[in-house]
Amino acid sequence: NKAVHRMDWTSYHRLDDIYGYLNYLADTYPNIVQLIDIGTSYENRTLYVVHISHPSSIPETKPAIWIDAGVHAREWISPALATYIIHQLVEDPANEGLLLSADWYIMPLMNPDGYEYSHVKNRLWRKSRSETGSGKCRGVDLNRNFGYQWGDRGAYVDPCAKGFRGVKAFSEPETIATSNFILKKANLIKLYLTLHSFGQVVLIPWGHSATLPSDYGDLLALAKSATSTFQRYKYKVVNLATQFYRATGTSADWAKSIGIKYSYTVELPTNGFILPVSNILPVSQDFFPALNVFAAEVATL
Ligand code: ING
Ligand code: ZN
Repeated sequence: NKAVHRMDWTSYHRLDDIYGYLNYLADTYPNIVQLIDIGTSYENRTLYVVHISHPSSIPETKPAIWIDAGVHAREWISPALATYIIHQLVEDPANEGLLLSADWYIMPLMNPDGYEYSHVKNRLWRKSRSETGSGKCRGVDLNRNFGYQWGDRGAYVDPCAKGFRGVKAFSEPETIATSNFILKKANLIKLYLTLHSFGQVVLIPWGHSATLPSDYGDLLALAKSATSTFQRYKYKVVNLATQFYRATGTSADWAKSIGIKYSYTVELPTNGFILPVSNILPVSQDFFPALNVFAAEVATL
């Protein structure tokens, strides 16, 4: 019964379907897929990272690419794309080259509590579901809770705000579990991608400061090269603080701060959180070839 699943990319799936698919992959392709339980959410849901590697790889020797999704509950296209990427890497032998170039760590749902809440109660919910003591409003914006320059401009102190930063850096089980796992692999991870929606733009750190990273030119060049593969949707590439908006405690700033050279936030198409299901495959198929560009670059590092 484990050797079946309900996943496809013609509808948005609940957490059970997504996790059922991850378990199916781990059971079916044990020499490629390792399903890693990195902790539990506030409401006790498992936080999974999918490790995908070539069967011939010697463990922990290749440069690795990290992709996370579902940080914000309502951005349903994000976990849909992450699971599509997992599907392509694992189940299409044509993509073997991507596994030869890099190891892949993919976390399709960083915020499982919020994701389920957005399905059953409030479609436009953004945050996690933790109770922070205000007695009134629940949830922390996980993309304002990471521990680099946390609490400065561009995040909210008010627990009722959509951009509530939490009571301290890494106050949330989801951000602490994610960051601890990334730290363990930090010497291997060369590229950090976090998938959000919406806007068709790739955002380059920093978000906390208008000063550009010293290697900004490298990040800009790689993002431009990757987005040039897109046929259907045209993405812009911009700096977060100076061309988008300033924000602190974001995961991409934190990833950059721990030494992951290429750290990007991707805002997927198109112009709303509620993207019709007919867009899932076009958005995903358009995006996937960019991974060839990213993988080729990290293979040289
Ligand atoms: N947008 C991101 C957000 O967290 C962002 C944009 C990313 C801002 C990184 C600052 C830093 O607000 C969405 N759609 O969530
Ligand atoms: Zn988001």
